Amino acid sequence: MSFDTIIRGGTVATASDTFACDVGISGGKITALGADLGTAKEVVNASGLLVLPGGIDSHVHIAQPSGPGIVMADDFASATRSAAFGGNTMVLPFAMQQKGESLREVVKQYHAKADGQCYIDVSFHLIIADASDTVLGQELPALVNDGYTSFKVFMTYEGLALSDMEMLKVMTVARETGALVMVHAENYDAIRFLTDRLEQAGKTATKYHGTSRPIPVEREATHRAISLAELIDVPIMIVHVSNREAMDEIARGRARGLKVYGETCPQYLMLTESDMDGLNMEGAKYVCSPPPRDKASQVACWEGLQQGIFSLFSSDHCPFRYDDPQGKLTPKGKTSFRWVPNGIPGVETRLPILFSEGVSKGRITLNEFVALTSTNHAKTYGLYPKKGTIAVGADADIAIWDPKRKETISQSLMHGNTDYTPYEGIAVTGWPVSTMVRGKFVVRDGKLTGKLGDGDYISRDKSELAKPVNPEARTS
Ligand code: DUC
Ligand code: ZN
Ligand code: ZN
Repeated sequence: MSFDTIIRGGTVATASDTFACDVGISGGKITALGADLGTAKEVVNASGLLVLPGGIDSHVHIAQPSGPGIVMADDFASATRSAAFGGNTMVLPFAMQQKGESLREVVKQYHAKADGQCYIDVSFHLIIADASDTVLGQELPALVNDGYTSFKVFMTYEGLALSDMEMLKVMTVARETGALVMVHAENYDAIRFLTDRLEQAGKTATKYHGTSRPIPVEREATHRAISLAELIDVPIMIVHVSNREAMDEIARGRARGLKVYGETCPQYLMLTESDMDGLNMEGAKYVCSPPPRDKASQVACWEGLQQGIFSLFSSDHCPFRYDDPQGKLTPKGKTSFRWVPNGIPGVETRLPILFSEGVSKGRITLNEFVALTSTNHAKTYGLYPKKGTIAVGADADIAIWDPKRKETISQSLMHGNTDYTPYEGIAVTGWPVSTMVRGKFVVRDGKLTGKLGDGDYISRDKSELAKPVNPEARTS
């Protein structure tokens, strides 16, 4: 048997096992695993290197409208290029509806932005901002059947926040269609109240972003989202969890037998509220929501990763340039933290940070790393086993890592369109050196070898994890 490519001599790791083995690839798929596989058009020497499933970052924002005068830094080309250099073979951005828009039209708009413009594979989650009867009764069920099998709802933000009634209606559609609901859990009214009060007291500096959305704001919304999902018996994913109290709500929900899943992100392991304290608006570089908390919350989030409260580790890449009036330094942001765009870049640094802080420092195993960064994303969002593992029949989506390579994270190493990284200066051990998407190297030995259009749009199955606890029970 002859292959297109053999990756020879590496150590392969999946979510469950680590083994020395060669990987045979043909037609973009993994077609053999073993020793002495035979001949290939190309043999890649991976001795001393790790051969891992490519990262899947299931929470990224790309080219989303972000309010008057604010522009997201990355388009699909720059975001997927940056992702590829960070060891990712697939990202799941959002197609975001705005009030009054047809969801079907929104999906078309995002396809127009993405199709032919990606270096790695992509698939869209939907954001439901307008829970109208037409959207819920017609568009959403049809889109779920067409492979858009997950959607995010927001409990905060002007124009996005859904009422509890709307959340219940959306969750009911998820239950009926088998889609998975992702929840941004923060209490809108509490944030508005606290923001007004801070501003009235003249506390407008960037650092008050954290004060305006403290832990109870997230804990309460997490509790409420889980309670609403319990009423419908629908599984939910609580995204970007930042602290122990929200984690405890997830654990309590699970103890009641509910299917509540959790995601955390690098900012909650590596940043704290004091990072938003910098002079001259430097703190704006770290403004995201929920905000980074304190050291104890970082410890809690590590425990959540180790103990399975979190099945996903995503970047929540939401890129704005810093030194740019359309980014973090928007003139209005200087008048109040309220106007500083929320979100930070991270698609390229997610994997090196978790590898180094997690695997190299012994907090998690290599197999847990693979699960948290790839396999569980595929399983959660209806991509497994085509994506997210190294197995015969899977897509040849592979990242080759040098586990010993030392780097210092710096903007000069990044390949996106932002002008800073929030993780500047962090020393890491372990680095992705090559990234292959469906059998083709997009990044090879640190050089871009892919081209625009190498990434495909991937339609997704319904997730096994989205099945209710009692599928037979009536909900109405
Ligand atoms: N929520 C996100 O998921 N990303 C960035 C900003 C936000 O509030
Ligand atoms: Zn969010
Ligand atoms: Zn996000």
